[in-house]
Amino acid sequence: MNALPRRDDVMPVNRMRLLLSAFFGLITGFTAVMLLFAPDARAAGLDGMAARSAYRQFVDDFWPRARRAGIRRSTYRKAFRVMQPDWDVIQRQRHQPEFRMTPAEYLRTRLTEKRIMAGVGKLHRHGTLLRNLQARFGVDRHILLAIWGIESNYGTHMGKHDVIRALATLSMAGRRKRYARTQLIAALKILQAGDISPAQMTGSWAGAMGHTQFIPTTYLGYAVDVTGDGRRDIWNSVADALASTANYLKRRGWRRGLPWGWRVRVPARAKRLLGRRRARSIAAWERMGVRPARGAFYARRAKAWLVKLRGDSNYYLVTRNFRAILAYNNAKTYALAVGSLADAIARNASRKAALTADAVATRGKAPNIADQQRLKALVESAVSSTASVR
Ligand SMILES: [Ca+2]
Repeated sequence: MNALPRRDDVMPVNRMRLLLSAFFGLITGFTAVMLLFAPDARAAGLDGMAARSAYRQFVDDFWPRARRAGIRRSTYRKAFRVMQPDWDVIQRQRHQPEFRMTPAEYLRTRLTEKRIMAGVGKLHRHGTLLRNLQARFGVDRHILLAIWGIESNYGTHMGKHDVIRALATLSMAGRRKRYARTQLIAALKILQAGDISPAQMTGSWAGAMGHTQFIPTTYLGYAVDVTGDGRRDIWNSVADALASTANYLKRRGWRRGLPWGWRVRVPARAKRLLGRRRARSIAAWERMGVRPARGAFYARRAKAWLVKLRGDSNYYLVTRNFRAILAYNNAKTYALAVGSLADAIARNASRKAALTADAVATRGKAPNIADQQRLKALVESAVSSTASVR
């Protein structure tokens, strides 16, 4: 899950202290930390010694808190094998895509043909697992695939940062120190529990880990071991990672058999009824003339509400399952990308299955080149109709 900064976590810089320490020219831990903020610190050659000593100081200062949280000294020592900050983390926190892109651009980059078709491939490859997870947790298997696809591109971009080092760097010099410190304690607990070795506990610059990018506190609360080897291995086991995601969504309110929502056509008189406070049954929306842009409404007695992205003309009717996805990452664009990708995977999977069945029935063999071209045309038409979602 992408860790989107929340405004209440941003700590104000204590200007007076900065002025005083600069005035006395003291190389305190605080000023060393400020060097990390300076964009040209590295170019000026100021980074090395001061930053490393600030990092070392942070690790020393943080130990009492870790000990109070039940961390053993041996765990702590193993966790902090490399005693220097992660520069890449500092750079990355300035460039989060969710902030630079418009919502429509964000959706477009997430809903690519490549990602949709890779999802169809994974649906076939992990079919049994996905059906089992859907039966056990009640979460739509296409939603699990979509989260996997968006979070790590189906396990191909899980992040290579040492999670302890990334979180320690953010704890020392990030914009969300309180958040990072909470996550750092959770990460130390994961190491101590033996689910993963320190060298294998890798993740994004913000500490999101494994196939579906769990942050450490989410991992502690919701990760599950479905392979039965005693380890909740969301890094190396697709089964554990997707099961953990399903468990998380279920416990955050996902309801079996309910859709996440639909892109809808809305009559002018209903367009001002945006937001959760205007929630009413799907049947009531239907009576007002709201219609799905494709497919059909179901679960008509369930409550739903209208959402719309800033700078975008599309309307969506969403249910409590949409809120469960928001628990994963609290951005409407994110939840809409997950829902739309899940729908696109499901649509294309059934087309591909139908085409394959047709080819097998008519000639008793797998699709040939002509079939593949027909399939490609079908996929392209599906992708261009997905494009109208934007
Ligand atoms: Ca396992």
